[in-house]
Amino acid sequence: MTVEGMERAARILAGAYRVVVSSGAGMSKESGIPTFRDAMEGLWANYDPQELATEAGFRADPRRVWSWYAWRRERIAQARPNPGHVALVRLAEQVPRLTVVTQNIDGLHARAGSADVVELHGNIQRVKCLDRGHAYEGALPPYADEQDPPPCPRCGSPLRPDVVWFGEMLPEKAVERAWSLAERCDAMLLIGTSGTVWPAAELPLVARRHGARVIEVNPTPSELTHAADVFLQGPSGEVLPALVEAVTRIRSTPA
Ligand code: BJW
Repeated sequence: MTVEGMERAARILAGAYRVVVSSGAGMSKESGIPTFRDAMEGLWANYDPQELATEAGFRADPRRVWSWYAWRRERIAQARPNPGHVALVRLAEQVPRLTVVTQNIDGLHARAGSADVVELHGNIQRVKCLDRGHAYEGALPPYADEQDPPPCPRCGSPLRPDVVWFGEMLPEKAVERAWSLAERCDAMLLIGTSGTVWPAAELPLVARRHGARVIEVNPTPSELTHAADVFLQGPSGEVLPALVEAVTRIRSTPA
């Protein structure tokens, strides 16, 4: 990350009226949550997350998929927002309009204090039933290996996490809002996503087509780096606090 890149990104944000943050799994890495493509650790090391995160995977082995999500749900519940999440709360105080559109299912943006968050892929703390989508709000059993998903109290179908699996539609209202924000924003801050999963990967392309500047924060180049006006290389927990400090300095300096 160069000083010039940081200054350029800070000036773009300081001059923007509408800012959209588009975040992915790397945003939560410094909270101790593995990224999706790093997710297979320890006892899950032998499984492919792209096979588990499908309805077919759940139907083929509901115990395995339920246990994987129960394990992750507990880990996420214990995690805390990191300095990157907190910096985005501060950034919202510096620009007129800021919305976070996230692919993350961990709820950490809201827990950090971000007021306007659009969740494209659902939330792991919510549960619904497989067949009819009935929301379930009761207590869930703690994580245990080889545990059957509990049945829906209304229809008996197995409960599943209320997240978006491969091959499933994203929640309609979230998509409408995210795309409309991307079309109207002045700047998009793209953080910690590999840019491999669609349709979320289209958001920075939409923003750019409509004239927005795109700033990317990632320790390594992604599939979307070609669409970024500024690439800030590094972990978001370090880059974002420095970036927001620079925006604050620019905005508090008389022209
Ligand atoms: C750091 C860092 C640090 C590390 N700081 N950064 C069009 C073209 C091609 C394919 C498709 C298409 N349209 C649809 C598809 C199919 C599919 C898809 O995209 N497949 C691809 C694999 C090719 N998409 C879908 O199925 C979507 N549905 C859909 O399109 O419906 C319409 C439809 C239906 C039926 C048929 C056809 C169309 C649904 C996608 C749902 C994705 N769900 C998941 C699982 C959620 C639940 C769970 O977590 O278990 O969402 S998959 C997973 O990937 C998860 C994530 O949100 C998502 C994105 O991952 P992300 O955030 O980018 O994470 P990583 O791990 O990939 O990358 C981490 C990044 O962080 C890296 O870049 C690191 O460098 C970086 N990093 N440390 C900052 N400290």
